[in-house]
Amino acid sequence: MTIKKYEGSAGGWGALLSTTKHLVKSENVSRNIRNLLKTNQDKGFDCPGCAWGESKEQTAFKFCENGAKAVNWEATSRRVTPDFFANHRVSWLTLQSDYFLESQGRLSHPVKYNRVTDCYEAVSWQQAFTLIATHLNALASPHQAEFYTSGRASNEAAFLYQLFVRKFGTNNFPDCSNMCHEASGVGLKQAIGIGKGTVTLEDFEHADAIFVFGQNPGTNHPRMLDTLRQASRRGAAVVTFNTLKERGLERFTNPQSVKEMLTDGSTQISQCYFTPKLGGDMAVVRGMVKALCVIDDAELAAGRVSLFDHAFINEHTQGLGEYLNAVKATAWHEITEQAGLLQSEIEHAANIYRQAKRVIITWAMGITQHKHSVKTIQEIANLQLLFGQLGQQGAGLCPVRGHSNVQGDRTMGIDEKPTVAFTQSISDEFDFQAPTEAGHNTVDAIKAMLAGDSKVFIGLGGNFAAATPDTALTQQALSNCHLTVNIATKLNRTHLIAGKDSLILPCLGRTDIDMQASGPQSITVEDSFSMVHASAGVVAGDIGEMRSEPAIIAGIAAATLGKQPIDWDWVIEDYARIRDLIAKSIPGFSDFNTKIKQPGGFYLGNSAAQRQWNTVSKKAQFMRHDLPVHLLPANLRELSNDPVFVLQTMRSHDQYNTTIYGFDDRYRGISGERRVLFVNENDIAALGMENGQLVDIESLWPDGIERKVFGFKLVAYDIPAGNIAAYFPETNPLVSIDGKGDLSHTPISKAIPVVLSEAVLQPEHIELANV
Ligand SMILES: Nc1nc2c(c(=O)[nH]1)N[C@H]1C(S)=C(S)[C@@H](COP(=O)(O)OP(=O)(O)OC[C@H]3O[C@@H](n4cnc5c(=O)[nH]c(N)nc54)[C@H](O)[C@@H]3O)O[C@H]1N2
Ligand SMILES: Nc1nc2c(c(=O)[nH]1)N[C@H]1C(S)=C(S)[C@@H](COP(=O)(O)OP(=O)(O)OC[C@H]3O[C@@H](n4cnc5c(=O)[nH]c(N)nc54)[C@H](O)[C@@H]3O)O[C@H]1N2
Ligand SMILES: [Mo]
Repeated sequence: MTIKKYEGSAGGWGALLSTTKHLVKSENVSRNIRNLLKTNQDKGFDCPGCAWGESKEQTAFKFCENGAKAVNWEATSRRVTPDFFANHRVSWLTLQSDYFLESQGRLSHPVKYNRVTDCYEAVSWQQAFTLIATHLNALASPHQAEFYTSGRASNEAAFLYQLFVRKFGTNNFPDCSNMCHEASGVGLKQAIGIGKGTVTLEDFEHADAIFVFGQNPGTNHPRMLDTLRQASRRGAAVVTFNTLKERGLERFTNPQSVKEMLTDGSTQISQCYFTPKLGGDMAVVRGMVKALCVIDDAELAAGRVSLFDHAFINEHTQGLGEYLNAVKATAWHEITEQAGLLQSEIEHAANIYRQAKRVIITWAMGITQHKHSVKTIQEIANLQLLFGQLGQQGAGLCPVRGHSNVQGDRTMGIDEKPTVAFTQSISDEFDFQAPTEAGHNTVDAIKAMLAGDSKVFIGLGGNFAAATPDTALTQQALSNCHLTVNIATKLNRTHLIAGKDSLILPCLGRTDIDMQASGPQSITVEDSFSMVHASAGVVAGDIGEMRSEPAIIAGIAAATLGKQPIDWDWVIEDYARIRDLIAKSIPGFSDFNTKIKQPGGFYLGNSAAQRQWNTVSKKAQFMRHDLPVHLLPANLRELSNDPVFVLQTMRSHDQYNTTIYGFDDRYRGISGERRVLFVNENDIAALGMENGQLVDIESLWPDGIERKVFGFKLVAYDIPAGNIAAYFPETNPLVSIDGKGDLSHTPISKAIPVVLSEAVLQPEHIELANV
């Protein structure tokens, strides 16, 4: 392992070299370069990386370094065949790393676990479908099955899946969104009547300021850096709030800018970069509003006009008075203690905000994976409402979504709490009563399986066992099941935790040509900006027995329900037929098949951006909350006699969630190791420890269960005192299933209270554990 401070800008030659390295490492260089040139193009496929939107500019390259990794990872020619499984027992595979499992290549055949041989063995698709149908139809209640979705599923797959599951009789739709932007959905729905961002990609061209909270686009949304770079170059102020100094938000060299590349130039991204404490963002925004109120009072006293947009406030909002009372009642010392910033810093941010006419606020997991995420998001919305930013060009709210179609999956009805209107529409169109009672989210699903109440788990993509909290309990929950089924492209941890019966069903990915009776098919996705567009695979590799996700879902549905409520085999012949069903039952999709022919796709619209408020009061709602207290030092001290740290779990530059591409976290200067713990230098000294020493980490939740991970290397890092950071999924065993966000129920993975101790295992044991 090496640790060496990264001095360069983000992007640049490092990104280009890494892209090239991943291409050359893959088996078929020229094919992969051809693939990349099709990424995000009108006639190509949507990048299976993140959900950032595509610019309208016609350029040959519309992918980034990490998009290239995602494409190459999927387009590999290595295959995991029945022979592979015959040669590798599950108990042996279980000892291998996540990196090893996925590196073996694409799953090629449907396989079923044989407990006697401890191996997965080939089955026919029909046998697999019949086994699933038998288990499902034997349940005493449809609520005893869990139907998980990861956000790569296309609109077509997601639509068929929810239709099948609702006809089967349940809303048990745990999904990755429950661990991701759920708080954005819940918070914004209450405040502005729609759980999606209000801006389009074009709005970034018109913003005077862009405030970026709790996200690391240099790694997780690299194409966003180009948007920020352009904004910064035309003079817009980019203001960042991030606990860590993430290089991509500091300065960026666009690998596609010949001039920057040749002159070793770079663009400064953030005009101001603030490093609040973990969970301190609500206090930051509260402080900004407090500072703005002081300026406003002074302006009014001097006979000038108010800073705030009172015409907008009067016409469109409710609750301002109560909110401002709460702001007044919050003392500066409370704000600065929680924010971990000086009053002057917060006032400076407020001043930039005030001077900008049009402001976009973006955020991701640093905001959504906290106990008080819904409150924080509503505080952000309050700030925007004060200035009437919603519905103006160049301004608005922008939760930056994760998986490439996670937003579309929700639109299609992957939702454990569907609205009455949605349920009604499905019921009317398909002539059955869709279930109305709320189903299970991710955490509920784990609990139901643990208790033995749910007996069947079906995963449409994803890696449930590794991505969810409380790894040991989750694994127990899955192994309690009568049947576990995983529809997947690559082998992962979840597949090795078999229920009594267990199937792995290999599917085509975004990059593959999907051939059905009427010819090659395209699917559709929705990005973070509510743009829906088509995607068609281009890779004609050896697909073995793989089937498309829609075809697999249709196969399961037909075996379980017969031709109810639709003829499943018929719709698979031509996905335009699925889109016709979507057009009839999901608002905004009329003429779907025509609209997706437009290059770049079509915009679904956003009610809040049109200043229509689908809230209870039919107004945009200022939401009033008290600042949280759980992360205050005095309360943390209560948890243990040892120094208590607050741990965030995050992504390295070389991973896609639980998929580990490699071991370099280039911008943070880490290479060759993932079991590292970023700690403030002074904290290391205060613990009497040394940089590079190994520690065990134990989390502190009030349920008495011991949760510990072992052998993490201390890395002295520029991070606020008392805050520490490590990678997920290695640290998921520390997240309690009961440590959930208020109202969002999202596992709290950005503020885990922990204590550190000297590692009990010796380095050689740790090396073994890492293989
Ligand atoms: N501690 C901690 N935990 C977290 C997070 C965190 O920040 N900290 N983040 C959370 C977040 S934001 C999310 S979204 C979740 C992610 O949770 P998931 O979405 O469940 O996990 P992924 O790692 O994205 O899933 C990877 C697997 O998906 C399968 N796959 C890939 N492409 C396809 C495809 O096209 N079709 C199908 N059927 N399968 C495919 C492959 O088999 C691969 O192994 O994790 C959450 N967990
Ligand atoms: N290459 C790649 N791309 C991805 C993914 C991937 O794993 N790899 N995952 C996809 C998915 S599903 C998602 S959800 C997104 C995730 O995208 P991000 O949200 O960028 O992912 P994280 O790595 O969890 O980064 C959290 C960031 O927030 C900061 N942060 C953490 N806590 C706080 C806080 O309390 N306050 C503030 N102000 N900052 C904080 C961290 O320092 C870090 O920079 O990316 C998507 N795109
Ligand atoms: Mo996510």
